[in-house]
Amino acid sequence: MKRALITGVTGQDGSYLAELLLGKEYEVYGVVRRASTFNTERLDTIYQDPHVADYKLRLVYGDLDDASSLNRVLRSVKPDEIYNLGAQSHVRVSFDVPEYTASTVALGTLRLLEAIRESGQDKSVRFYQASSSEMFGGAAPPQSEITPFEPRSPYACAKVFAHQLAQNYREAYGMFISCGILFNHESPRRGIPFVTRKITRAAARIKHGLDKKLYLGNLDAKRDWGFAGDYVEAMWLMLQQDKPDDFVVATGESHSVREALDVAFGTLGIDWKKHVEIDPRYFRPTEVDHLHGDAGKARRVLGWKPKVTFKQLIEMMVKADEEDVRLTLAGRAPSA
Ligand code: NDP
Ligand code: GDR
Repeated sequence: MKRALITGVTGQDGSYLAELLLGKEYEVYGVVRRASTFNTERLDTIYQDPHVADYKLRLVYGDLDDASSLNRVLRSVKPDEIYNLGAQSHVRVSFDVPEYTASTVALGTLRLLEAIRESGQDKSVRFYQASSSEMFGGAAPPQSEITPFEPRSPYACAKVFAHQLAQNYREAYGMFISCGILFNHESPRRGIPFVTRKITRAAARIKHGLDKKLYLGNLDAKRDWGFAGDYVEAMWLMLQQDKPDDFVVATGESHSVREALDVAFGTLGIDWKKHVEIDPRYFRPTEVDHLHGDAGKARRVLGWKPKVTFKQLIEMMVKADEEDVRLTLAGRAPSA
């Protein structure tokens, strides 16, 4: 039985990846941070009682900002595969907390890689680094593995550091490290402050009378949006190859925020123009205008391709948000 360690297990991708790996009979260790409120809601469907003898989802305390905790986790878990998904992942927020973002995203990756080396597991562990299409920033589309990086936020700069550090450790120490340069991927578990979920949630709440307005920033930005459930499959495939490498993961289609509004509100028969207002607080000091990925290498080498289309994705999210509204109206807490 293989053993995987996931940082960021409580996040959108972490929860889908944990499900995927449990389905493949892995023993999954997830790194969680102590919080004053429960932050494991996304794991509810796969949570296992630790008192059951053969439970396979184990949560361990640790923090990418705390090297000693990472050293301890590495020594005690001794994983076969590590998926480094933990991050302060909100681009706009990274302008407000740049130092913290860099510490978690850039130095957090360094701390984790050093913990692997210090525990003597550098030759046995396979490591996945969650790199991002934000690293391309201002580069003209379509973007692929050979497109130069032009990062346009503290988050993107930190991801470039982590990505290039991962490449350096692969070369310098012969470690099995693969980087997935993933374009935006969403799901009903997407955090509420990200634009697709903000839109689908607002559409459902407006439809059922819980809200009247939706405040947004730049409606002209274009993104290559895919489904998170499809993308975690690519992460796993990268670590099953004979040699480590870097891969762009994307749908190859891009759509504007306006189009996401059209589909989400259109699904519910509402005219979004009557409800959406622009609030400059959601503008970014430097914006990434157009991301559109070329995932030809992932298709050729990994045999990976996305299954869910943009329209299916937004409709899936609207449906889940309508279900949350029904629970709210029935006086029960909505899902994460
Ligand atoms: P989320 O924001 O949903 O989840 C982030 C996770 O990181 C959470 O589990 C969070 O824990 C954890 N985390 C935050 N800070 C720390 C820390 N200091 N130590 C340990 N864990 C921490 O992100 P996603 O699931 O969407 O993304 C996963 C990864 O992929 C991230 O690295 C992101 O930057 C990257 N990425 C995401 C893309 C996307 O479109 N979703 C595209 C490309 C890259 P907690 O719950 O306690 O806050
Ligand atoms: P992004 O995703 O910055 O691409 O990062 P986000 O959904 O936050 O923004 C996408 C685009 O929508 C525009 N936008 C708004 N965004 C938010 N969040 N809120 C708004 O009100 C709003 N109005 C317009 C933004 O300006 C932007 O152009 C995500 C994260 O998951 C990163 O961690 C990941 O690395 C990248 O995707 C790939």
